[in-house]
Amino acid sequence: MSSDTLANLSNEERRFEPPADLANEANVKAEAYDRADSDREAFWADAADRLDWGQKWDQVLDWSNPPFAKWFVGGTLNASVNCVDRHVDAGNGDKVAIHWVGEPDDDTRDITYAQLKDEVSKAANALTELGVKKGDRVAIYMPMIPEVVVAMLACARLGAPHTVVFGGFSADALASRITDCDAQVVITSDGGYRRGAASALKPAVDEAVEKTGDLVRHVLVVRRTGQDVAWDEGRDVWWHDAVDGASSDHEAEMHDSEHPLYVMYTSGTTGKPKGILHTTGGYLTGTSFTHWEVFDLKPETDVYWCTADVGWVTGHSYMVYGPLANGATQVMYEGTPEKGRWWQIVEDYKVTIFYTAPTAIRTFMKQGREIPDGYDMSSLRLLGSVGEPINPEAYVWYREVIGGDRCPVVDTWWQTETGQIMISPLPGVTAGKPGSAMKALPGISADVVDDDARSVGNGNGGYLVLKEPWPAMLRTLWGDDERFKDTYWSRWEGLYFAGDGAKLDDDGDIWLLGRVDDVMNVSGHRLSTTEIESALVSHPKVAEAAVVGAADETTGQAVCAFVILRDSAGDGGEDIVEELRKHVAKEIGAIAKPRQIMVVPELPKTRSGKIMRRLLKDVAENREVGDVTTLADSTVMDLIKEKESSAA
Ligand code: 6R9
Repeated sequence: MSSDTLANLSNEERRFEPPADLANEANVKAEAYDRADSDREAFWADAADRLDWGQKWDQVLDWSNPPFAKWFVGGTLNASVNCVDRHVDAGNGDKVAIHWVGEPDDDTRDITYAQLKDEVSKAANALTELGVKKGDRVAIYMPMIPEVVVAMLACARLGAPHTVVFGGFSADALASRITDCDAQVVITSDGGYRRGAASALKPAVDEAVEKTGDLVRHVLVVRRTGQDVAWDEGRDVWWHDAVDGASSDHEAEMHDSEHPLYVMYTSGTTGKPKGILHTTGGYLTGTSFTHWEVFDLKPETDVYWCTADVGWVTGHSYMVYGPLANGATQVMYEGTPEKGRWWQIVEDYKVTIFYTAPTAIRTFMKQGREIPDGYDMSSLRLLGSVGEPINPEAYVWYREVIGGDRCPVVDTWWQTETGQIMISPLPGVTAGKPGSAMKALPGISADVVDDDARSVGNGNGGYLVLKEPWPAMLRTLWGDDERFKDTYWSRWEGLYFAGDGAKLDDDGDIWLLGRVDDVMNVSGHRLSTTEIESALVSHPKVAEAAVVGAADETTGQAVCAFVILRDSAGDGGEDIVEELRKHVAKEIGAIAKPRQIMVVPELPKTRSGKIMRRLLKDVAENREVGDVTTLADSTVMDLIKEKESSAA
């Protein structure tokens, strides 16, 4: 990547030092980098020691058959026991594990660790009664209600790998996942609440089960909304019938450290989704340790809130396994971000640590600071971001408006595949730079390389790679070792290729530049989508921007931008497009000036808040819009198309 066009992002001069009290009391201090460098395996063994093991491991890492790693070889443990029983045994049974906030106002439940242990044990007994045995796969298709956590932990307790499918996915998507991992039991609910209304889930399960022949033996159904559901006697079982009456005594077996914990499907660029396999010991070590490290969790006093949906890896690692293994008290919210509701929850529960995605932050920026300014958020002490590069403007807004200019922001880079956070500031150590995820965490080895796998060195851009195995790494793709090797390990010998472009600035700090397929080539200049998006978002009238490279006869590719204006900007005025083009030219250079800018009401996003640039590219290149099944809201593309035809 040419450094001239990539230089701009890292011209960022602002620095935010950690608050002194946080630095003094930080769980992880600067010496951790050296300790991990001098003995990586000893470092991770210490992290694993924070968990309860049945039998201790004989070997920290077996990397004799790369890329197939084994961590904590010979050790045994139970993830569910680590997430609930051990906190009860330690005398913390009365501590709240989950402050659950339903979407309908006043629908709340506080669940203690003792209650969670009982519920998980009952559910484990009920699943056993339904014939679920160690090793069987169980599909979970549920809204954000406490039973989804109970269901996951009950599966983990039995050693039955779960595969959670986001509740917004279609029956087809559910069916293909059930088939791919051969799940014979599905756990769901009658429905869930979305934007104030009950929305059905069970019909999609019925349709999916239909498509999978006679594979599925039982569907376990939580009653959430009370809406009517079709019922298949013999196959369908109400949760309250099966679980409520079950015994709350359940003796948990210790599973091998490498026993499969779950499969999480991520949409590949084309074709069949990839079933990412995570196992038990390394995954729980990596997630619980980084949750304690990066969020500086003080389990006695913090109230933690991760806004991710449980159907996404962030919900698995940083809402279920990491925080619960650490004995945290956390908020779980059923709804989507509505004006003010999140901040009301922060105020009500005195949330101290808050973890969300840039897309949500930009949406709140769009609505204006008056909304969050109306709430008391002085309890917050740390903010996190995940899912996409966070533009410097969004970072600074987050820090100032949500964090009252006192909370550090940790921009955490990781993937479904990595299982755990890999690149992030340490909140008590790092002076944060808006827009940079900074450095690989202690015990993690990342680099930015060129086409020949050579380190690019400071001041240059290239491909992000991981050089050493880490505890929560994916072990393979479910049932497809070859695709696992091809997808992640075949580009360069011995290196895991993450699929992201990145740049090292002059200090050696890492700037993520988006997926490499998002890097455009305009007249031979490499331009990053992230960089141009950041330039657009730095304009006071712009709330959110998505940039794609569209085929262009003369320049190879041309920059096409889709922008959402802030509410305060009205329609932006007659010359808004020209104003924005000039702004990009001023921020980055004339080469980056978008050929086309479309002002749109919404952007197409996946469930995890990632903009689906592939679809925008279809619009920019005047093609039929492709597969929209993974969109959180599939009507968005119609809105954009309408906008386009009225402009034409
Ligand atoms: C956790 C999660 C992974 C991809 C990843 C990258 C992007 C995630 C990021 C980030 C820049 C960050 N990504 N965090 N890019 N800065 N802090 O998002 O997992 O859904 O598998 O996505 O998301 O492109 O490769 P997943």
